[in-house]
Amino acid sequence: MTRTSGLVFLLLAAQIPASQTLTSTGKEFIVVFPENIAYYHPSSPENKIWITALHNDTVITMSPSPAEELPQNLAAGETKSFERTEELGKLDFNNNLISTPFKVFSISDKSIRITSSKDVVVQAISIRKRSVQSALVIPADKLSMKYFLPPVPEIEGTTDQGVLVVNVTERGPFRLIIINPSNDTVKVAIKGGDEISGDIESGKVAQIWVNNTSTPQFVEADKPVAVFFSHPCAMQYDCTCGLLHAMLPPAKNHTVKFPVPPVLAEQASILLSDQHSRRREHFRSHSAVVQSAGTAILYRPTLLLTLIPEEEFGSCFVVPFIENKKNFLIIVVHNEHKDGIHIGKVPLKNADWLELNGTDYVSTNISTSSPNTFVWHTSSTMAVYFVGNENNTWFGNPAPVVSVTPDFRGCAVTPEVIKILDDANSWQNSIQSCEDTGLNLISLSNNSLQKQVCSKLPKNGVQKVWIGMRRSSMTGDWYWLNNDPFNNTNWAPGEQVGDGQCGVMSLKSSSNCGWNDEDCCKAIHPVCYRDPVILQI
Ligand SMILES: *[C@@H]1O[C@H](CO)[C@@H](O)[C@H](O)[C@H]1NC(C)=O
Ligand SMILES: *[C@@H]1O[C@H](CO)[C@@H](O)[C@H](O)[C@H]1NC(C)=O
Ligand SMILES: *[C@@H]1O[C@H](CO)[C@@H](O)[C@H](O)[C@H]1NC(C)=O
Ligand SMILES: *[C@@H]1O[C@H](CO)[C@@H](O)[C@H](O)[C@H]1NC(C)=O
Ligand SMILES: *[C@@H]1O[C@H](CO)[C@@H](O)[C@H](O)[C@H]1NC(C)=O
Ligand SMILES: *[C@@H]1O[C@H](CO)[C@@H](O)[C@H](O)[C@H]1NC(C)=O
Ligand SMILES: *[C@@H]1O[C@H](CO)[C@@H](O)[C@H](O)[C@H]1NC(C)=O
Ligand SMILES: *[C@@H]1O[C@H](CO)[C@@H](O)[C@H](O)[C@H]1NC(C)=O
Ligand SMILES: *[C@@H]1O[C@H](CO)[C@@H](O)[C@H](O)[C@H]1NC(C)=O
Ligand SMILES: *[C@@H]1O[C@H](CO)[C@@H](O)[C@H](O)[C@H]1NC(C)=O
Ligand SMILES: CC(=O)N[C@H]1CO[C@H](CO)[C@@H](O)[C@@H]1O
Repeated sequence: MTRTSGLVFLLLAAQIPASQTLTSTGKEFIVVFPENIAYYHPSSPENKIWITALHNDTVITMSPSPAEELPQNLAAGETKSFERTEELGKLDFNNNLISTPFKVFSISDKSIRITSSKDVVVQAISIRKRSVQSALVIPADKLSMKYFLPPVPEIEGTTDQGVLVVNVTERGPFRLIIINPSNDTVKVAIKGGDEISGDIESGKVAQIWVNNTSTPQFVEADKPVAVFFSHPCAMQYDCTCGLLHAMLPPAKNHTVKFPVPPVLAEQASILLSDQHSRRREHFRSHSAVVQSAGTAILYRPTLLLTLIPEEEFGSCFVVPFIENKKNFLIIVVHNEHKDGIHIGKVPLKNADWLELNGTDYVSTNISTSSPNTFVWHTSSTMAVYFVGNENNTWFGNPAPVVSVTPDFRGCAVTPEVIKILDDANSWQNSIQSCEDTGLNLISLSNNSLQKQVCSKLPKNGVQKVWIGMRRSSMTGDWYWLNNDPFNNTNWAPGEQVGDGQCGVMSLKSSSNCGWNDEDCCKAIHPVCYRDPVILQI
């Protein structure tokens, strides 16, 4: 019986997560462009949707259709920009509602629905002279039914008028924009202060002004919705104003750490909100990390940047580029994993690393000059932000996560699969058992693959596993099942190769996954494998 429970544990432990649930990829998205007033610029805003395909032959559809013709097929790694004219209007209330404007949603139908035949990532950008904001669009299937509202940042000339009253038309308060991506009507409530609730029909968008209560406030819906926190014209400098917005991340219910890149620390504060509090902390250089069981957004004049929590670090990101502005990418990584980062094809060398005081992380910022750069790590996860500026105005967003599974070969849009089978079998029968699960008995001719696989296999379960290595009874030479040349060997130290005709790998904790020969008829668990799909950069 102990044996059975041991096997159950083994199965769970050996299922290396192939899950892409933490990526920004999806097949369905809904996008809105918040009102970008920028009073002093008579030009109309340029609103764009950027779609990056990760697989060949990706077919995009949009509703309503864009003015230009949709491309038939996007290739893996290709980004296409679509110009849109839909923009949410001002919060227009009926005259008879003017006395209670905070209590109703102002409904609009200016949303754009995007569907794709294969996984893509989507970003939205609004440019009106120096009023520039960008957002990472969360896929519809990763949206949530609950969002914590951040405290309203104090902005001189925007939020300092004391009580925010409606008849002050000079500057309105911050607003919430709630989008219903589902096919049904959704019931939404803003809770925490005076409760406000209402229905939002399929595909419609609700806007409402936000009060800055000290009690925690949150949006709760009976189906997943998307929520933006936005101001159409927050003061910048030189008496001009610009759009300011962030797409809120889904509410969490456990405490997580958010490392704060010091590059952005100047004038920055962190807007924190969770079940119990809503507060603003100044960036403290002695501890560049904040903790929250909710949302953490970095605010500095002209920028609201949703921070990436430790548990949502990724291994491959795509970083966009806005022409005629300074563009940067900011990386946060564990100080032992500074090696292995690649910007496109090129390994990152000689970066200026800043320590995140009070943490094991370091951070760097790198200027970019080419559109849509893929940033990936060979062996670790990290956080990557896209930021940019022009004079004193900033924009940025967390870079879309393309993969969360590091791979020495590149950006794994479909991660490798490594699995120790539940059933122990002979070497010969193990070939078939692996094939029955859509995998192959693993061949480890490549030393880097050997190391990567070794780092991922559990060392507290079975002690030895079959690998796809066998000795020819004709020549006595070893060969790999996949026909790779047999020249990078990893024989276990001190072990003489004996009489066995088949190859096993040791999973003892101190064994470094060394190989040994074994009697082919023994019942041993095999390691089955499937190659990743690596994006050609
Ligand atoms: C996509 O197509 C290109 C050109 O045909 C090819 O080189 C590449 O390997 C394909 N990528 C994938 C992920 O299939
Ligand atoms: C904001 O405060 C006003 C006045 O107290 C109140 O009527 C309104 O319901 C509040 N709005 C929200 C979204 O909490
Ligand atoms: C909103 O409330 C938070 C927390 O009480 C406070 O730090 C912040 O200054 C307030 N914002 C404004 C605009 O008053
Ligand atoms: C504007 O609001 C103030 C304060 O609530 C009120 O005293 C005043 O009468 C209002 N003005 C108009 C024109 O409604
Ligand atoms: C909405 O309906 C369409 C077909 O009518 C379906 O393809 C799509 O998946 C549905 N979306 C959601 C979010 O349920
Ligand atoms: C907390 O989150 C987990 C996983 O996301 C979920 O299963 C659980 O129901 C949540 N609990 C509460 C109280 O919301
Ligand atoms: C880290 O702390 C030291 C002193 O404790 C300070 O001199 C340094 O500027 C801090 N670094 C950052 C990046 O804030
Ligand atoms: C930014 O600053 C430069 C130099 O001061 C100036 O020439 C340029 O017009 C400014 N750009 C904007 C958009 O204000
Ligand atoms: C292992 O694979 C990588 C990536 O395909 C390749 O660059 C490297 O040369 C291979 N190593 C050996 C020893 O074949
Ligand atoms: C392995 O052997 C093959 C064929 O004998 C040879 O082409 C290749 O260069 C060898 N690789 C290494 C890393 O020695
Ligand atoms: C915003 C910011 O701090 N940018 C810096 C990024 O790194 C370059 C070079 O190290 C600096 O010149 C920038 O000022």
